[in-house]
Amino acid sequence: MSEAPQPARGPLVGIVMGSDSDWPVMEAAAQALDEFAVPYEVDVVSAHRMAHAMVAYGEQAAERGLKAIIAGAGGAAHLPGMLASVTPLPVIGVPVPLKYLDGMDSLLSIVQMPAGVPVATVSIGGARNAGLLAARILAAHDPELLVRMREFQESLTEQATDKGRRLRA
Ligand code: RP5
Repeated sequence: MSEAPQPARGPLVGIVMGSDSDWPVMEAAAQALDEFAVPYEVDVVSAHRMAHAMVAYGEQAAERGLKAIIAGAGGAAHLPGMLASVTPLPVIGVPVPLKYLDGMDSLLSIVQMPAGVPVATVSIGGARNAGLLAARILAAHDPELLVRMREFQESLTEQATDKGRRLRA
C-alpha cells in the first residue's frame, strides 16, 4: 500500500531585506533556520524603492502560510515597521550596519515603533538571533522543534562550561 501523500511544506519564515547589499548580514538568519530545518524564503522587498510590492508582501504573508517575518534594512530602515503595520504576523527587525553611523541609524529606525505596532528588534547585525527567535516562535507550537531548541541551548551551556574549564586548567 502506498503511503498517504504528505502535504508540501512551504516556507514558514520570510526573510526579506531592503537590498541585496544586506545579504552578507542577513544570511546568518537563513543559516540559523537551516540548522533547525525550518523552511524559509528569501527576497528583496524595499520599503522605499518598491513600496507597493512591500505592502503586498506584508498583506499576503499570513495567507501564504508564513508564521513570522524577519526583515533587515539599513539606514532609514523602515521595512520592518512598515511590514508590521500591514501583517498580523510577528515581525523581527534586523538593523543592518552601513558605512556611516555604525548602524545606530538602522537600530533607532527599527526599534522606536509606536504603541500597537510591535517589531521584535535584535541587535545591530544580529541576524543569527533573528533566525533563532523565529525558530523559537515556531517551536512554541512544534514539539519536535522545541526539543531541538532545548538541545541547542544545552550545547551552548556545554560550550560555555568548557571555556571556563579550559581557563581554570
Ligand atoms: C536600505 O538601503 C537597504 O536595506 C540597504 O541597507 C541600504 C542600501 O541599499 P543599496 O544602496 O546597497 O541597494 O534600504
